Amino acid sequence: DYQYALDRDSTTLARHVLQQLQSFSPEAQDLSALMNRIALAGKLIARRLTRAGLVEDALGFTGRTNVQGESVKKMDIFANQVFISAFQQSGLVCRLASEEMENPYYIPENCPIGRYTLLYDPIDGSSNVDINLNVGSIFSIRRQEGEDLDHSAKDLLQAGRNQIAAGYILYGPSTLLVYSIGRGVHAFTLDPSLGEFILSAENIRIPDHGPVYSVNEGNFWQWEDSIRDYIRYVHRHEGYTARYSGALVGDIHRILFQGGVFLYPGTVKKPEGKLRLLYESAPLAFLVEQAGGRASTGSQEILDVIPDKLHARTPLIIGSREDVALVESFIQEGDRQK
Ligand code: P6P
Repeated sequence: DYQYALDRDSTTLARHVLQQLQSFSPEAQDLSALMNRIALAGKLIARRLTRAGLVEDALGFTGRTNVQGESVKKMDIFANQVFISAFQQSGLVCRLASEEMENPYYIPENCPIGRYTLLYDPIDGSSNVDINLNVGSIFSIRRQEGEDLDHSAKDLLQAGRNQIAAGYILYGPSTLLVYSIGRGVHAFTLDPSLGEFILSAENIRIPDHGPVYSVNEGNFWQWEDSIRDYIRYVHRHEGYTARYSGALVGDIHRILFQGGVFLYPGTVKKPEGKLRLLYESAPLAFLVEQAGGRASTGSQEILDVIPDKLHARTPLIIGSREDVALVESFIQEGDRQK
């Protein structure tokens, strides 16, 4: 009968948040409204990506480099602006901190009333846009502490344990929004005919072990010996398979469902690695821990790392608890031999 389909199609993200919290408190309503705006941003970005070859300013480079020293793609700029626009006139988010912006952007009408901060990577893996492979957006929501009138945003330099929501949008064959507000991990699929993200998987649990190891082996000779020893181990042992897309969100999503480990270790030249803590590693660590997995720098839980600056980087080892522990055992063995 249509009742089941109707009920499922009515389980939007905004409703799901309130169901999760079993509450209609002001904070619950805030969180529901915040996730609704994130969904809007995801829809606007998905629409442009699906027409990238047909509209202007979606493919190719802007000719500029960002604070990370990376060349900026047109889609990076567009997606960065989409999240700002999605939160305008919301009264919710005063500050947005993004991979693409050296300093946080303050939405005038939302400050200082806005009690929340959005930290995000608007298009993660943007090198995949021009070759039509999956890309993602990563988001993290934190409470604003204090009025931050000097715009120093010092309260953002805190451990990832105090995130109140985190997740990603995966722009793939279907557009998925995967999120957690600390009560499990849930996935929504965009139904373009409805223009809504509809609940498609609830209480996702990552296997304790899986066959996938995901790492850029092109860096093999830049790593510490201990990482090379781990790679030699998985090369020699049956049951492992390498999968690496060059876009973090897709690689993590695969591991969330199939199990295994993604690693972006530091190199001898860049011991802190490439990935950024506040809007890449910490939100993904929050999500994977909520699904029963782990995320580590190799010596510390990602969610306990306190950054010294907004764009701080950390090495990242994330996925099934047994596979993360195996990588750490090689690192600890290496440290013992130093
Ligand atoms: P490399 C994309 O630029 C990104 O930030 C992540 O999405 C991805 O996992 C990683 O960098 C890829 O980096 O050095 O392997 O090309």
